[in-house]
Amino acid sequence: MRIDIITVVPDLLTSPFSHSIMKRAQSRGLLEVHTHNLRDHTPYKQGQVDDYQFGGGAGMVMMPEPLAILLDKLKEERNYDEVIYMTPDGERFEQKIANRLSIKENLIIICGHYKGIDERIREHYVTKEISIGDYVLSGGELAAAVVVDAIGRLIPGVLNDETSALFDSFQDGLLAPPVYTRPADFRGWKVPEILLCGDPKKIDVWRHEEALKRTAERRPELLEDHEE
Ligand code: 6GU
Repeated sequence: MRIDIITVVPDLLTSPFSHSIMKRAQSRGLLEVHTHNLRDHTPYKQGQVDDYQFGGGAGMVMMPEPLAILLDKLKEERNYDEVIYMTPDGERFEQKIANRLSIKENLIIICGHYKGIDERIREHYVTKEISIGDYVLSGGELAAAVVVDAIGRLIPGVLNDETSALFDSFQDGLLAPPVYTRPADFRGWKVPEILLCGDPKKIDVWRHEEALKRTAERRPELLEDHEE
């Protein structure tokens, strides 16, 4: 998968993909992340990318021309499956969306800043608008990093234990069960006996019960959509 990210703060997007699983995805050739500094593509002087909004009001708006120039250039080079705009008024990002996006080949992600981007870019270029939750960030970069991480780890071949994503919280509609490691007795706090019994079927049943219990306690609304 190739992801092109359009930003006015490219520095914010260097570190998130340079470690751990995102690093592995890239070194295995399964994921390419290209960040583009919008200021390098503006026709206006001194790297201007934003301007006052028509009709008045506080806050700058990202101008259509620099975005259109860069988007046209990218779209000439290859076909993109989606042009995603990160915005607090987008569709709430969930595992289901990450799953769908993880099988795409080419994605563009536009990070909004200030009051956002000119509406005409949303109308004529953007195919999907995503928010990562009901709170406001100062820019779309951190949200884009969240989305790329959630998608990137799902690309087949990225996780070492191919099955492990199947047991993530949310992947089966439930929160994940508790996990334990050595020692079996830590300060007198003991690991549940059943995990030491050596019977994988019994352990599966226990984990499923714990997942249901935890979901019922913390996120009961998830159980409404859950199929046994
Ligand atoms: Cl995608 N952008 C911004 N600026 N704030 C957000 C967001 C996105 N998602 C939640 N809050």
